[in-house]
Amino acid sequence: PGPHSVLYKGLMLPALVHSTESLRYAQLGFQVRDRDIFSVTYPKSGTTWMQELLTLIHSDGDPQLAQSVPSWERVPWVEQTTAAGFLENRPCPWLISSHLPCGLFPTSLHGSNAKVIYTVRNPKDVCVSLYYYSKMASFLEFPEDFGEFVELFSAGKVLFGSWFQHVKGWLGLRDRLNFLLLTYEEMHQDLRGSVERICQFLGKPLEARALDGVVENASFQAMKQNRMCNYSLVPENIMDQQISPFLRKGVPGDWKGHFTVAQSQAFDRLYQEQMQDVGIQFPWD
Ligand code: PPS
Repeated sequence: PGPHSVLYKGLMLPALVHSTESLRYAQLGFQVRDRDIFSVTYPKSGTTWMQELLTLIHSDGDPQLAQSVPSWERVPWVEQTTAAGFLENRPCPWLISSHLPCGLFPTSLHGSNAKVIYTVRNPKDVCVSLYYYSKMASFLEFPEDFGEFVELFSAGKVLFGSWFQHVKGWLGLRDRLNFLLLTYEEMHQDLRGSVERICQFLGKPLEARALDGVVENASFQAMKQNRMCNYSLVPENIMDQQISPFLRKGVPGDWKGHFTVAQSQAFDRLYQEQMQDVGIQFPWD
């Protein structure tokens, strides 16, 4: 691994917030509780959005908490170096994020009653979003050429490994876990309906006014202005938002302005090959 990366069981991760110890703690030390609520995502698939939604649902649509505590403290990542500090004495129920593929996830999930919300996004848009993120984040490797980046992404040579392995791994567990599958695209198309689905899954129905509060405060515009989730608290030498804002475009389909026809066709072939047995119809299929 390069100076910015840590290699753990075949996975290459930014050393800024990950270490061998933090990954080992996540997988083997961390004790999942029945009332834990996990938001699991491959990077750039709606992580920050789900952190905001879960916080707002938890606070009945009141933005006070979302506007006063950074997203990464409200819904911390179990695999990061700060995890134990945030999670050891957590109240219950608690909200936890993770980018981990299922094989490296806390093993105590199995046999627990914890809830898992898995959010998946069109991989071509994930690839574009990750390209700009790699450009603005000083801790990520970055080839200028987008075509080269598509190849790295297709081969799983990016942080958290292959999108295909991540998605197939988690979807393969969906019948064995307390599991809700959401897509970034359906959240974009019908945020209110998606929030209702999340509330139903969590067994936390909200009144119309509270629902309004969640939807208003989790809009792209509202989140862009919230310093507690727009990553403006991170120093510019780590994330340079002049190069590309963290909340960049926030729409499905941006890949169309980035992939060439040939790149898109090659990716579609790989996608067919990898996903043919998954048996789920996605909005982008
Ligand atoms: S990370 O680094 O893995 O935590 O990134 P993640 O939050 O998963 O993904 C960032 C992308 O999600 C978009 N985003 C949103 N889109 C629509 N509405 C809302 N509210 C929203 N919040 C975050 C964000 O803009 C990134 O996508 P791109 O395509 O780069 O704009």
